[in-house]
Amino acid sequence: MITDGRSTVHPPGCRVCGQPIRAFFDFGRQPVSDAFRDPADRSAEFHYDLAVGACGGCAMVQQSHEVPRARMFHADYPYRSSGSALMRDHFEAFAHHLLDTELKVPDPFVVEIGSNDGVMLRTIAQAGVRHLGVEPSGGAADAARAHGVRVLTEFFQEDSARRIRDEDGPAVVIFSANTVSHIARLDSVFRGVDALLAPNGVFVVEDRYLGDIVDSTAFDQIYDEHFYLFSVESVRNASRRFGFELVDITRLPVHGGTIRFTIARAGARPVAPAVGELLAVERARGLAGHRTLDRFAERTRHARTELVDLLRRLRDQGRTVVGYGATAKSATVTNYCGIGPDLVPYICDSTPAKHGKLAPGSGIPVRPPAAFADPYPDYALLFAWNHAEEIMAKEHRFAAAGGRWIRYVPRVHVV
Ligand code: DWN
Ligand code: SAH
Ligand code: ZN
Repeated sequence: MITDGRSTVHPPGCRVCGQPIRAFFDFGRQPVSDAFRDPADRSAEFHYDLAVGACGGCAMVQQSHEVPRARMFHADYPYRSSGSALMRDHFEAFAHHLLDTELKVPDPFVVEIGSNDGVMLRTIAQAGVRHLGVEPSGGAADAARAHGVRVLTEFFQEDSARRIRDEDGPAVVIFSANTVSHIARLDSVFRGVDALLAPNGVFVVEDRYLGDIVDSTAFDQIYDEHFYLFSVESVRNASRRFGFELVDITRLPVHGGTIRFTIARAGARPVAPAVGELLAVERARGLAGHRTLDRFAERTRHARTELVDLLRRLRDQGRTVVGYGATAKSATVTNYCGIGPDLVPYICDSTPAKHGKLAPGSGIPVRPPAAFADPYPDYALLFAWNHAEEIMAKEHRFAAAGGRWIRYVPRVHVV
């Protein structure tokens, strides 16, 4: 591993199995996607090379450079899972599912990796079940504590997992949503799970699915935090490497296409047919193969051209365009496409910590949702496209007043 003082570059081998990586896209220099800046901050902005490739050995799709984790996840990390009613309902339903199944044993203990503001664990806490969130971002951890959730403000890794095991005993469920893909050291995650999980426990991992990202050309799902893009094949291979087995999968519609992977100790549980079925589909379509990924790259370049052409045309016609949802994903869109305040003068977003800040790289100001109607723009570029239903319902007056939404997933179009 080589540290250049700014980001960490690793030799062109796979972070999981060491086999060669075939690069398929390079987005160029990109900022830290959730590093919203104070307008008075004149310090140089951190950038790194956002490039992705697929491993020829284990099929894991991964980045070739790594942002030091403390630059991304710290006390001021602004994302709050509970900002979306859809995600609150989604995680509450999952917590009830756990309470009705895996947690129906004497004195169960459940651990969540990346518990953020406690969107899932608050339901577990209310049920009086022993639990622990492991969450390095202090602000998010405090928000969870305010909901009665017990949190350890640390990165989950082998040593923190061992300490938890020593203090609280084994966990029957270790859950993690949209976080395992953020941890380059998968070996440390699996060794930690090995130390902490009960013999017949389950490690449940929910994350964006590579198949859905490719199918919908959701190129904006690629940014610093998403170090890995998971498939059934790559997660099954990684699990086996560390003494585990992928025993079940469930596809979910959230975040534009997610899979819930259920992982158990090798031999502890039977493997559900769904695993082999989707694995066969992935192999038949060559999901991690160069033909599929090169075509994805081609469609990504095409989306950039179409989106920039549309925004320039609207500007030249004197139309106003405002962004909606200062997502982490939008950093890839604005910085890869070269979209700045000249094309999108501000972005409206409901997250208080982002208000009054400048979006990373692009320098586009972020304003509260109230600014959206003051006055309505002609067009709104929906960066939070995964929350389209919720946002369009909230902002129904915009369309009623003649406003139009611009989408770029699965292709650039005006709604
Ligand atoms: O994986 C990750 C996911 C879970 O969350 C993290 N790496 C970081 C983050 O990604 P994101 O920022 O792309 O997530 P979302 O959920 O697409 O972000 C939605 C954004 O839109 C938030 O900033 C809140 C905002 N929003 C809004 O302004 N009005 C959201 C809703 C639902 C709304 O009604
Ligand atoms: N689970 C939530 C939050 C996802 S955002 C959801 O699905 O909405 C990713 C979260 O992972 C952030 O809160 C971040 O601080 C946390 N995180 C990043 N690296 C981590 C690690 N090594 N251990 C535990 N949490 C981590
Ligand atoms: Zn590999």
